[in-house]
Amino acid sequence: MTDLSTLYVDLTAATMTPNGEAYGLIPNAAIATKGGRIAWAGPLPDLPAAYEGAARTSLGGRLVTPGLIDCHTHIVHGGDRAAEFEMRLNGASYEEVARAGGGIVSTVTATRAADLDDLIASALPRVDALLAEGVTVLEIKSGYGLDRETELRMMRAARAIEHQRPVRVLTTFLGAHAVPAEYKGRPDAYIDEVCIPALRAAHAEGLVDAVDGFCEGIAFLPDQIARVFDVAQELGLPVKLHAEQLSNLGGAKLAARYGALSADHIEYLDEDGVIAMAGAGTIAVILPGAFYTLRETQAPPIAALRQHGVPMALASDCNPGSSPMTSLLLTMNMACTLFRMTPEEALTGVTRHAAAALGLNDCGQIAAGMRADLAVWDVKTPAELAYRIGFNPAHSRIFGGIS
Ligand code: DI6
Ligand code: FE
Repeated sequence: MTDLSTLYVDLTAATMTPNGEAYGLIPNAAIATKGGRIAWAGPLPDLPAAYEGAARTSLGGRLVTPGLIDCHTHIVHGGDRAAEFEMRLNGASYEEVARAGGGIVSTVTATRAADLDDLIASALPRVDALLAEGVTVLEIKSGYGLDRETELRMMRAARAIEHQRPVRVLTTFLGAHAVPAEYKGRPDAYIDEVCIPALRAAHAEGLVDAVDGFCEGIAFLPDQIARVFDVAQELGLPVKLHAEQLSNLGGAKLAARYGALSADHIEYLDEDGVIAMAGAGTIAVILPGAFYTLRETQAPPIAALRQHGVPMALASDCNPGSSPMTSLLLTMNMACTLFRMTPEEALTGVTRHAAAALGLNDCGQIAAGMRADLAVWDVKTPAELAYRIGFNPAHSRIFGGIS
């Protein structure tokens, strides 16, 4: 169905727009779309006369939310890490697995061996799982190539996903994800000889929407990340950072100094880091799938983030090692149960705040001017989205006004 002018009626809208109601809820709502955008949204009795004549589509009393946004994934990669999963269950820690040459580096081998079509084909079932839960925007990182050609191939695969499925993809260059075997013990040389040239090449090909890094003892130190961020800044690209996931190296503060869109993971973030993020408008991206998979015990500082008004987004972190998860609904449930986030914070985290974590201001809310990206749910209340475990109540998805 194409979208000339459609009026959706017979629905409850969780607009996620701060309108004074929890979830920005509007019972008996109407949503008018035109040309792929939301033209008007509000209570049906307030419908402007201009939309009275539009073709009406009943949504059968269902709940409508903004299309969900997964703002942090490594969904394009070769292979899997079921063997490492087993190794960890036999007692090895994430860091031990990484230092033994496993972890991220083992996925690098599989990713280098995969051609472009392999990378796309293996990612699509994972993408489809997200789409089946109402996802309309997806961020995809590189970072399993760690050589120029494979990093570029990952970015091309990420871009290609957008042409294979009705979803909007934002790409993030994550060359500073791990030190590959051939640069073992020489992370600075890797940054200068591979990471930065690959970033420049990917940018020249129009493949990069943002730049990320993994700031951690097993990856890159703040000074090394800063050199990558300097190049991002020079190229006019926004930055984000895997920060304070396993230890506190001050990554979030570094990210804030660069006006980062987000600092992600942040289990070991301290109050100074929270304050720096608040000052810079940096979004906190909470990744409960990695916390759960790694059996981490240090929870991110949710109370301090709330207290200092740092917006919290939630994402799957879909990756073969620390978060082999393709469900934002489960992510929401985990955030509530493990971190005591409220169901409203969880839904905000995969809509409005996830959009902000990607630097987008045209999605994540149901409001005039936003893209007509909507998810329609067979639930009575929005809390049900976070409440159930392993149940998908998605009814349908509307992407750019097209259902
Ligand atoms: N932190 C993570 O949790 C993922 N990357 C990162 O920087 C893990 C990636 C992997 O283990 O393959
Ligand atoms: Fe990640």
